[in-house]
Amino acid sequence: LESQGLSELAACADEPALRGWNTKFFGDKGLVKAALAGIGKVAKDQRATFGQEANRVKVALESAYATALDAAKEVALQASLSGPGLDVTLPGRTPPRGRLHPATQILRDIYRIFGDLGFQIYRSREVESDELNFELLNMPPHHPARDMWDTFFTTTPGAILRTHTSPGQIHVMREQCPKPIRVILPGMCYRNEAISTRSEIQFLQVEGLVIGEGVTMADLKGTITAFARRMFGPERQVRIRSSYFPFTEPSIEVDIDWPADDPNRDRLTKGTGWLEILGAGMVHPTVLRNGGYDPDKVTGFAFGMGPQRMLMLKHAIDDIRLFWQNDLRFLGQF
Ligand code: FA5
Repeated sequence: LESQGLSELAACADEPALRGWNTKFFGDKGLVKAALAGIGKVAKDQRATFGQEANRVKVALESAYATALDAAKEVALQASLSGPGLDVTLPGRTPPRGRLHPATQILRDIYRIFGDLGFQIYRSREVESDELNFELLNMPPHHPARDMWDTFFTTTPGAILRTHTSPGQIHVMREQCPKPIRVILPGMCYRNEAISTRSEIQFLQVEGLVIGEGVTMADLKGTITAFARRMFGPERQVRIRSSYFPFTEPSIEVDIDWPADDPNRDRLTKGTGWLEILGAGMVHPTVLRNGGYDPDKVTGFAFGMGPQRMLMLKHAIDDIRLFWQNDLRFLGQF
């Protein structure tokens, strides 16, 4: 066994071959182990001699292996040192940098602007009751205005995905009553509507609510205009139209003019040149009452805006669906 081992070891050309040799001789099913196991068949009086001899062979093979392995490593090291050099001046590979989603960026812009105007930020739930999403907002069951919002229902009776952030108004009023209120409520909304370049079934809204003594329509106009100037710059036009919502009276909608030099202007604004960004109005007395306030003592205004529509306006984005498709070629531009 000793001479077989030494001659096979000498024939190993490199480290992998040496490791193979080691397995063959010293592995679990190796030759050395098998030879040592043969001690049982040796006559009793010769066992001591056999054991000593076996051990000597084992140690001899082990040390020969260690020497050969060291030598092979040294050869490999010398080869790599004298081989072609490593060019440390080559430019590295830049790892891709993560960044904030454009929706997160515009939400932060909105928070900053309203924060400067003295608003607090509130969160409200995405799964709502029919009562808060509709009834307490002055839309009893079967009220025709419910059709303005195509609702996603759940298998739990009365539990729906909120179609707008307006139910948050009731939550804040009931929590703060009778104190004055100046808050925004950002969050995701869901509508079972036809997806198009301007409408998604899942989209962001930011609700605003101000309640106090002597709050007027002029405060609403001033707040919205100040916001639009800061968000879009002083050169962009703001248009206020009269509108209808069951929970505000009077109600308005606000449009921003699409950049005149953008070739997509007509297509995205249906030829009008304007894109609607929000609905608003003076809080309906019934809604104030549902929130616990006395409409004879306080008044308020509310608005609900679409941050993604505003992103489209800011960057001339021609399709709202791009936001949630997670295509890095699109997202990487912001
Ligand atoms: C509402 O949802 C009202 N709750 C807004 C409101 C709040 C009025 C408080 C009065 C007082 P509307 O359905 O128009 O209104 O939606 C408001 C804004 O959300 C729109 O101007 C638009 O910017 C955005 N929006 C609405 N539907 C979608 C959609 N499918 N995809 C993307 N943005 C949308």
